[in-house]
Amino acid sequence: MTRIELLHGGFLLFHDPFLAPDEASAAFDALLAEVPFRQETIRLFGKTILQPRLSAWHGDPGASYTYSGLSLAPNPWTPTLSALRARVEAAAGSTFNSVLVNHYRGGDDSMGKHADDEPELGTNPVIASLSLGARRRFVLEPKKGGDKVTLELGEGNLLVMAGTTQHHYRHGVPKQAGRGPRMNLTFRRILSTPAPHVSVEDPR
Ligand SMILES: O=C(O)CCC(=O)C(=O)O
Ligand SMILES: [Mn+2]
Repeated sequence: MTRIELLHGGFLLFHDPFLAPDEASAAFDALLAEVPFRQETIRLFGKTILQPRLSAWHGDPGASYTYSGLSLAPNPWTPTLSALRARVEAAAGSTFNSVLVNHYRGGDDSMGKHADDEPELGTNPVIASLSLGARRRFVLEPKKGGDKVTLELGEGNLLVMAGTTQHHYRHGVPKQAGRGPRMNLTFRRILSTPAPHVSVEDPR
């Protein structure tokens, strides 16, 4: 495990390896069958657009999540998601009641730069991100200036974002020509279900 210090009290814990290659590829195949992936529509700068990836939100009953004007009620935990949650909780030393599963079908799928700073996550959330499938570049950029941090997230890696990371940094997964399919699971703790929150600058 490698600890990476960020500016202003943010830090990352990078577990490489976390899942063995055979475990990661079995999880990828199982999730493809278990998870009801959808291509969601979001509102950005007054326009309605399709997100450039598939996703699904799973969690305990009541763990609803709202971002980019999109309100997601949780799907129930599947066997594979429950098993992965237990392993991720043990490694991260935190408990999670929900997970956002993203499916990047190829190198044209991406995630725009954003911070996971919605009010229902509370202040300084611990977010544990498990990657399966193709290796992709993950970029963190300070909101107020400073050096970018770029990581390569490969099959079976676990990246824990902690401290003030969501407050001071944005992160994203740019397009990367020629890449194969990838999944990423971000385990989170939803604290409450506040009123819907809409940010028009959120490019997810
Ligand atoms: O796919 C990734 O590595 C990042 C996913 C992410 O930032 C998110 O789900 O909020
Ligand atoms: Mn994120």
